[in-house]
Amino acid sequence: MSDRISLTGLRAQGTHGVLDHEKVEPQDFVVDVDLWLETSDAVESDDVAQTVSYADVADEIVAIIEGEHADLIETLAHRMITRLSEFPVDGIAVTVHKPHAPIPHQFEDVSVTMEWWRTIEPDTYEVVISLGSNLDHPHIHIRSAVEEIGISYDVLAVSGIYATAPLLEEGQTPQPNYMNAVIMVRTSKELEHVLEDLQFIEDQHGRVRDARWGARTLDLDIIKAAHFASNSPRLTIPHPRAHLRRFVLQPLADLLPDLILPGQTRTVTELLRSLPETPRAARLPAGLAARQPL
Ligand code: A4P
Ligand code: MG
Repeated sequence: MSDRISLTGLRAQGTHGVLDHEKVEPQDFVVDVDLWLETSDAVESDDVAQTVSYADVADEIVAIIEGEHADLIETLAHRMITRLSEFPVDGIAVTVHKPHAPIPHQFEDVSVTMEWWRTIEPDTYEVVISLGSNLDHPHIHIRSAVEEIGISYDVLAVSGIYATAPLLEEGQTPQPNYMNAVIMVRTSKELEHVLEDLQFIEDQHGRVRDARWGARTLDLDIIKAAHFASNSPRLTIPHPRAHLRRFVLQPLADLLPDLILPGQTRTVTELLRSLPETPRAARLPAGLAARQPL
């Protein structure tokens, strides 16, 4: 909810106008101002420090009227909006009247009104996503998934693509090597939506979910998302196994070598060093791996 403070008919003299005599002979300027703001804290505390003091607003406006010359009342109104937007307000409307403007006809008033509204940036946060593929030209799946993610996310960085030996369950049928990468994006979407978007992209790539850790055309896992933590089977954040996996840590080290994953005490580089040498991960040559600077 936004409340409104109105100050009307504030009068002072200034030397504004296009004509020469207006630059030296002061004349009246009258200002009406509306400020939209949240006043609940001030109401609760009954403390003027928690709101905008109308006396301070009046001082600022009078200082502008009495201050530096402007040819136009539009300029004055703009100066007032600029100054008043430094107060904790959500919106401002300023009307500058010039009742004695040099108009050679009978008139009552001439004025300019300007409005301003604070734009509220939606909160954005960073999400780290791992990409994996070991079916049907894996590096093509990875590259196009990066592009598809980039359509609706602000891509901050993309790792190299690494050829990695498959990590399998004991006794699992052998699989082709994987290609793995990591992408870091910024978004204002809810994390649940991010998961839905990623699963949609997986489906577009013909992802079939049969056996656990089965071979796949595309796997997109959320590794970390700002400060979010979740334990549900549908979305476990941070990813509970990321810190144990070379195929995640190796590409992640391209982007965030000093990152300490939530719940860990060692950096990505240190975790990587502590893993057994196998399965190996080899960075693909840039030409094969990427058109972008992967
Ligand atoms: N889900 C829960 N948390 C998340 C999350 N943080 N990100 C849920 C994404 N999804 C999450 O996913 C199963 C369910 O997990 C989803 O419905 C989702 O809601 P899935 O992609 O169908 O299953 P999955 O990926 O096979 O399961 P899992 O256990 O996540 O597998 P991993 O850990 O991804 O391992 N070897 C190499 N070299 N490279 C690989 O990329 N990947 C795997 C799969 C095994 N070996 C590998 C690689
Ligand atoms: Mg997955």
